[in-house]
Amino acid sequence: MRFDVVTLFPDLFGPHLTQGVTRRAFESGQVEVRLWPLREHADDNYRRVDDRPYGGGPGMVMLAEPLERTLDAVKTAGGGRVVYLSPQGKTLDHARVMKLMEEQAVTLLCGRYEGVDERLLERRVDEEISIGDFVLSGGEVAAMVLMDAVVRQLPGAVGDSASVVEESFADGLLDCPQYTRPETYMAARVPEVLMSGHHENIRRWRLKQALGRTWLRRPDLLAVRRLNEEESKLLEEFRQESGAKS
Ligand code: 4FV
Repeated sequence: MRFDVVTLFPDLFGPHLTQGVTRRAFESGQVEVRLWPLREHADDNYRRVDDRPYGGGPGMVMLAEPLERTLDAVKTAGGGRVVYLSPQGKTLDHARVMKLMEEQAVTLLCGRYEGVDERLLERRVDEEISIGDFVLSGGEVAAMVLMDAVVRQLPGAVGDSASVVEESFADGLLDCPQYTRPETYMAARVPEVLMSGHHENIRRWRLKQALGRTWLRRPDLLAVRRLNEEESKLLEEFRQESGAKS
């Protein structure tokens, strides 16, 4: 898979590509990242990439032309569909991550300032994606979030691919609680079932906790997920035990 990143701050991406679980995917060539420094495509001798907004108001807006030229160069180099990271986009979720993972190449357009001239977006952007309802100082960190979420799902990208399959949202539920040494921490013990070695009981406990947490914290996720018989029974047990009226 290949990411082409159009950005005013290419140096922001270095550490992200060379550390952590996704490092191997980048270093093994399973994932290629090409950084396209926007200022290199600014034609006037001031290498302008932004200007004041028509209609007045605070801040600056990114000029269409330097972006158009950069996207031309990316396309010529085999770049893929253009994703603009912005608060106006559809919020990124697991389903969108899994779809993006199927792409051969994705071009990530990172905005700065107040945003990008709308005419460029209309002409060259295939999709706007937001990482959440808040405003960042730039699209770069949003691009890193998207790349991290997608790369982790690539086969073998993360050491133990089982961990990717069993984590939050992979099955539409939040993750169950996790524990490690010591058995007792600040007088709190690890749930006995997890030290029982009884894999079936452990599986059911984890599923019950995942269902219960999702019901408590993200009922919106349960609203769009059909529960099978075992799951319905486990969730009912959890609700009873948490004192909820059935
Ligand atoms: C953002 C988000 C985001 C808006 C103005 C960059 C900033 C500045 N991108 N999800 N939320 N972008 O806040 O993706 O240009």
